[in-house]
Amino acid sequence: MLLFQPLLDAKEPASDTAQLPVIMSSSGAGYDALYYFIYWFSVVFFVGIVGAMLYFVWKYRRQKGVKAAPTKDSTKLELTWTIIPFFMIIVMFHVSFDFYIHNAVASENALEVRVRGQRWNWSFQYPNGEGEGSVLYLPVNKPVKLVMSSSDVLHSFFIPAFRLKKDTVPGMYSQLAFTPTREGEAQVFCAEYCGAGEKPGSGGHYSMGAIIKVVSQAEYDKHMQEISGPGDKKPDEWGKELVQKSGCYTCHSVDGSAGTGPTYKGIFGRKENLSDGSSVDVDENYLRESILRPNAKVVKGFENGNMPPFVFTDAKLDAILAYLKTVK
Ligand code: HEC
Ligand SMILES: [Cu+2]
Repeated sequence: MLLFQPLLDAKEPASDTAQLPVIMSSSGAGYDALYYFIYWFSVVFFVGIVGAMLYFVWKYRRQKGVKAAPTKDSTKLELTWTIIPFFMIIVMFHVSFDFYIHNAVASENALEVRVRGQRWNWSFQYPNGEGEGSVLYLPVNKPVKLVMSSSDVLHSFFIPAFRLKKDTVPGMYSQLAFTPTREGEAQVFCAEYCGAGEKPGSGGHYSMGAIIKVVSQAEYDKHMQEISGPGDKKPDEWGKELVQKSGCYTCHSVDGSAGTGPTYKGIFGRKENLSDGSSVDVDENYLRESILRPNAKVVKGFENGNMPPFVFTDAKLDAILAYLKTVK
């Protein structure tokens, strides 16, 4: 049982060990071997040291007629317990560093995906420019390179099933390179405490999850097609679908009631009062800016709503705008 269940819950394949989740990436086996090596190494020394301690406590307990003899330092002993562990640590360092470098260098034909962390969600952008929030599709057995950054504070992209974790840092890029090796869903957590959230329900570090869906190449191609084109839908129908899939309705209603964000009802053409005291007529440019950079102009009374910035291509933005105009 996880103590903090993220809002998005991946259906991960069941694991056959009690300690670690099923391995879904190329980096898994090596890290697990290293983990178990260090684990058993520690178990052996723990048992050995505590065992010896207990034995000595018993053996040298106070006895009638036996006087405690003072001990002197022994250079031989000290050299032994310094040099042997030194070499053991060198081995651990070498193996770990080897894995680390391996996961920092991507193969040349890797699928390059942009990952952005912002309080409190992850968004992704595929090589074709299409973006997606909270869910990332990856083809199985294809090398992947994640180029990651943060839009606000430190976050950490943690995928237990891939055995990978890397901080995302404002103002710089970090990288992960790996190959997904097994189809299924993998849970992503944020592993860097990034804030509590202003009020209950508005999210927080605990809710900063995502799901990586590892699928066949055919399914991946199909998904790319789905997210990049309208198919045979009219623009406003496609826009409605995009709004639905992007989770906009969790904060925006269409019936006039205020949610976490202002209602879409009658949005186009209305006058909106902003938190800085000015006002604005809602037109295409304002809508576009409100979706791509929500913090640029904040509607009065909705300062704590924390709309995340979204990544959409122009075609998609046009469709969403076409839809928003129809909500009267
Ligand atoms: C986490 C809640 C949340 C989600 C999800 C969300 N929004 Fe918002 N949205 C807000 C809040 C809060 C505001 C008002 C503050 C502001 O202007 O930034 C807002 C403002 C807007 C505005 C300006 C509204 C106005 O009346 O001026 C538009 C347009 C908008 N959102 C579109 C979208 C679209 C499209 C999506 C989905 C792709 C979306 N929002 C998802 C919370 C959210
Ligand atoms: Cu975070």
